[in-house]
Amino acid sequence: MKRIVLAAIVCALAVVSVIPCKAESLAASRMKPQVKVSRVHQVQEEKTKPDPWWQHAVIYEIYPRSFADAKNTGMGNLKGITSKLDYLKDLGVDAIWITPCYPSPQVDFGYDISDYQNIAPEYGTLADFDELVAEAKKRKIGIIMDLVMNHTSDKHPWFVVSKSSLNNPKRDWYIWRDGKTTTSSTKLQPPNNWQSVFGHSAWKYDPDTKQFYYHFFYPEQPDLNWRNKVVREAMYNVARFWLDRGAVGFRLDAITTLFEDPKLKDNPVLPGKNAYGDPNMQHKNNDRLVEVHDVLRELRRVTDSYPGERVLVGECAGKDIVELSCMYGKNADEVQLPMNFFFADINKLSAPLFRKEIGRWDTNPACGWPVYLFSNHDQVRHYIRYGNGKDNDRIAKLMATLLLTLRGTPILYYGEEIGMENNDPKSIEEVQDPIGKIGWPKEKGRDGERTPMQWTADANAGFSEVKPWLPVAASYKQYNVAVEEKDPSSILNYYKQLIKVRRENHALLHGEYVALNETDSNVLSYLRKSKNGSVIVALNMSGKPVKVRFDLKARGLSGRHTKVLLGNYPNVGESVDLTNVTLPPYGALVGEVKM
Ligand code: TEU
Repeated sequence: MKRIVLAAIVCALAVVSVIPCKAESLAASRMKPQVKVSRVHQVQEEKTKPDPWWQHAVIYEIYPRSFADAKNTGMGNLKGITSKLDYLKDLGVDAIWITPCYPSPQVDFGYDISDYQNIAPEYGTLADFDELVAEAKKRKIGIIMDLVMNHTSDKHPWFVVSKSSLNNPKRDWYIWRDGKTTTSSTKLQPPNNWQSVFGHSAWKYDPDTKQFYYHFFYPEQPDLNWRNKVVREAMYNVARFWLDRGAVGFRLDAITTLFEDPKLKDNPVLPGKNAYGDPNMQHKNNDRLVEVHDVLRELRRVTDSYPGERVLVGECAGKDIVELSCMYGKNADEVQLPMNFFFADINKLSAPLFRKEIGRWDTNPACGWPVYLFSNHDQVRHYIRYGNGKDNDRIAKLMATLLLTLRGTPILYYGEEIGMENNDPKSIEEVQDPIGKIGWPKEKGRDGERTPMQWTADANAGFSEVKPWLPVAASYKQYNVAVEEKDPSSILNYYKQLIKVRRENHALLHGEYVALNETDSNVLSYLRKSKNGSVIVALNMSGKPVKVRFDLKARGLSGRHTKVLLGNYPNVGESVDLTNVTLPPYGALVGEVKM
């Protein structure tokens, strides 16, 4: 599993009367989450204020290096994205999250930033960005930028100055410390036992100033010192720069790792070794410290000072939903959309597991708005993860139906709408993502899920006229936009129909979630219920035909038949008798139910 399960803290969770979400470092708190029982279910349509746009948006993640190459460089660029806006509009996308496209040495493909207020020349210019924002706005699509606050590149001028001497004004912008000597060795040791999530010590020695600096990720990504108020203001100015240029919000990278225990206490070592051969470790003193909430509130005040409900999407992870929910903020004044990797990390087709996870989110005492995703640029594409090698297309449609009919905001990853699969490197020599070189063969890196978007069946999948920076997946001849646009039964056309049904259906946008047949081990089914009507969703997560019977009277619905809105199997029909439904293997059914 590629996602790092970062160490956890517990936090007391409030509900309606907002008890502070007293997230504390594990060292300081042993308390169990105080989750009150009662909860107010904010049924969307009863609220007077219109819902913020991001509650009902479909967000689409673009890895700019791999989406569209308008300049035949073999890499994607902003002009490429602009050239595909009509495609994205037609798909039904409301916002695009672009992973970092700022100037960077590209050690971590943009997550090591050397200039926060510009566009990397390989991706274009600020004028190209302004054009993208303007053209996207014409199509009612917003641009969400990726804000990497935890660290910069080691080539950023801030770090170059900080590194230059022991006492320059920027020395304290990063985490510098003397090493330790030990009785057994005269060689200076790092200040503590912390490890990078990308392998080996999280400290790099600088022979010039004879100190170590801290990096939670690659050595080329030195951590900023967020206890330094000047650092905070510098980063808030970065946010203002992009908000001024029209960004509708930010995806906050690795946001929980901003702070470190001031005493730099060692982390507990856990049994076993990780993919890099290092002892497993609990990041309890350098992840999820309580101070992160101060920064999130400060940053939210910045984004809220702009019109248009600018959104913060947090890459938060966490131990469980209680902890993840802390990221909403005790007064709903921090992150609006904390990404739910618990959902994405259910790596098997299991009605009970998905039912439980969705139920937890839907009865989440924090009353925050859920956000769901299956894939992103850090983990294997879900076409592979849930596919069985034989029914992958129908399973892809099944999972799309789940993702796009839940109460919450869905995030799509580029290419999932055409059933793109991974194309993992076959040897260490092919690897471009450094963690794949450090961890090979146990950790092959993330190249496989970052391959060029497949536009046509032509050479390089129509992505570029020159050799792309990564090899396209073998599936491109059949799984590409051009071929699938012409095929009514393609995954692409299923996504388009599904997003259209979602957009046009009040119950799917605003309705509450009501689980059905909760003991069924094969079929995950639920209602999306609103005063304007209800929709039933039935998803057969098994490889065999299953008969299901729905008794909706207990749910206040007299309808026995459903008017079919969409199904992922042939001959679904226009109406289905809900007291006698047979779903084929991996069958998905979405239908309207009269009151
Ligand atoms: O990832 C943060 C994070 O959780 C990583 O530990 C992630 O699990 C890792 O990619 C292992 O597969 C964010 C970005 O999504 C990732 O692409 C960056 O490499 C990382 O931060 C550093 O900026």
